[in-house]
Amino acid sequence: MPSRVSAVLLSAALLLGALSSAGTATAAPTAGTTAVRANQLGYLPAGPKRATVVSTSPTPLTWQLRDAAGAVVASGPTTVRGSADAASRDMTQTADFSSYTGTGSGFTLAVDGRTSPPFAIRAGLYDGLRSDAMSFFYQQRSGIAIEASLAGAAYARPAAHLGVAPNRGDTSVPCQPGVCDYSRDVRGGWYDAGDHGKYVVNGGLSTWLLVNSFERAKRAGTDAALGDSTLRIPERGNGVPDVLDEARWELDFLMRMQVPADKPLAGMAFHKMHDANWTALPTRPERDAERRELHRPSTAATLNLAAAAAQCARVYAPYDSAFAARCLDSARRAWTAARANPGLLAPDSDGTGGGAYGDATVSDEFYWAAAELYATTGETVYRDAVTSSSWHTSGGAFTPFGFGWADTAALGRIALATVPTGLPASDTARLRDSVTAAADGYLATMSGQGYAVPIPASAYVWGSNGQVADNAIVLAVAHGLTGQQRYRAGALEALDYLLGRNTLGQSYVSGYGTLAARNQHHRFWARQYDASLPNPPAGSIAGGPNSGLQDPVAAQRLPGCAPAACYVDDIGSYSTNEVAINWNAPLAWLTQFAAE
Ligand code: 9MR
Ligand code: 9MR
Repeated sequence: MPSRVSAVLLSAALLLGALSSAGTATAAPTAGTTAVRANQLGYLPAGPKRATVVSTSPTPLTWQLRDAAGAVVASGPTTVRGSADAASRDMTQTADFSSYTGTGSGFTLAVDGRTSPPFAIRAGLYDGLRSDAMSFFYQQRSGIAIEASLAGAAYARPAAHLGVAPNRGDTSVPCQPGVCDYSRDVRGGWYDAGDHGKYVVNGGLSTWLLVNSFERAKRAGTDAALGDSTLRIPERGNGVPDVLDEARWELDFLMRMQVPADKPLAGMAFHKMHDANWTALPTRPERDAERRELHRPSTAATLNLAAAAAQCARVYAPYDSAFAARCLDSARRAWTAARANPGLLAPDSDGTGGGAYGDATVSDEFYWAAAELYATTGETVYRDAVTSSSWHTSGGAFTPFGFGWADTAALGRIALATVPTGLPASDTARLRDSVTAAADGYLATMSGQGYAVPIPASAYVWGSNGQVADNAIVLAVAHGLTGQQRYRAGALEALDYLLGRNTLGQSYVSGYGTLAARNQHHRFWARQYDASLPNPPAGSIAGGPNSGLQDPVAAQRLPGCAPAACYVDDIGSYSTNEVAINWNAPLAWLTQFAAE
């Protein structure tokens, strides 16, 4: 759990430095009420409806909900928090209009002479975002033309990284010097983010989330909405649920990253493949002229492949038994190889031309892979690996910072808490309790904050929006296990934060909200740098506030920022404003949940 936690500690240290050295950073609060922050997309009729009022008033104020014509349709008193919110440093009050059940668009919330941006209250609120959050993955595909008829004319582009000049990948990609003496066809998959790298650990996590969202919906009996012809992808109409078609694009790539049987380290997965040097922004993918390279296999990547492929074997079996069998074979070989090579750790230092995705602790990846292999096969060898893992018996799988590409034990727990297995009932009960205990912890974190965010003030690191969405998934899983509404409410309130109920009054999802991110860091969706290119398509979520200020734009524009305010919608700010598959995947998962 290594790199992300040390990043947290580093950010905390930077933050303390900023606070102590710069009294100037914390200006005296403006008197009175300065803003009303709401979900700028809106609220579900049968969901929580809360907004945050930024105000120094020591006493409750009156909120008024107004319809599109300006008529007051409900009103009530706010709740005073009484102390500044640690993450935003704002003095806040809460307006709760959950009891209002009318529907419509153009509502506003008015408090003390200030008015929120307009929002809707309606069922079906999340249908569009669910579909757009998934379309992100189609548009991130490598090795296939992106069709105007599916993505829109501005987003169409030719197939890239299929060995056609100037591309130098991905049909025959060599290893970095000293790693191997052959080349591999590693075409396909999704580009990771704003860059053109393809990284097995992040790919495995993101695939797992998409497939898990389908498996969850199937369990809940709501999978029809995720069926065939529900997404704008080329495979629509093939009889297979579209979310599985999309995830398969990545699964095929992940399996291509596995070392073949006749080579040293057979069964291991190459950690990643990417450009030998960083390309400039903008660079259209089909114009990328950099050398592409395979990087040394790692235990973490191999176990991510094992987990995602084992899950594939279970979930795809009813739709394509041959593909499911291929996934299972790959997962078994990956597991065996990882057991034989448990110490091939990916370093934090390998970050030229692509991200490092270093990870020094792989016991959590072993647990996750064993859990998925056991849930799929029921075999003793995997069961023993599950039950002998410290992640199975002790706490720590769920942390305030949430799961992530380097911290995967929670995924194993979620799988074993939700998929029927032959584990003793007492084990399953303990696993379920650990999910609900984690969810209760996130609810407690939310209630201690001005903006009801399920991460603590110390967790505004690179990709904080992804952590918010990941923790909201745990809340949604707890709802599925218990039926308790408070967990569903918590998951929905996390979406409120991402869609505008935050200190910046900023929706982090392009195309959704009055003030929405539009200049995320991306080499093709780079309109800020080149007017002939598009902005990111609707449904792309920005990484979010990162108090580490780890790029030049953030360092220049955001000194002294409160943790939750360390964000700038500038294409140059890759440490606060990039898009990535591991952030859009939980957004897709959550909006599928919210759309039900
Ligand atoms: O564009 C890159 C982005 O995708 C990565 O997340 C980020 C951190 O690894 O690096 C970005 O690339 C920058 C590089 O690190 C330094 N030179 C400028 C590059 C483009 O902004
Ligand atoms: O999400 C990653 C974050 O946890 C790391 O702190 C950061 C720096 O190593 O890298 C992030 O991942 C980036 C990756 O390295 C390269 N592609 C873009 C990813 C999102 O910014």
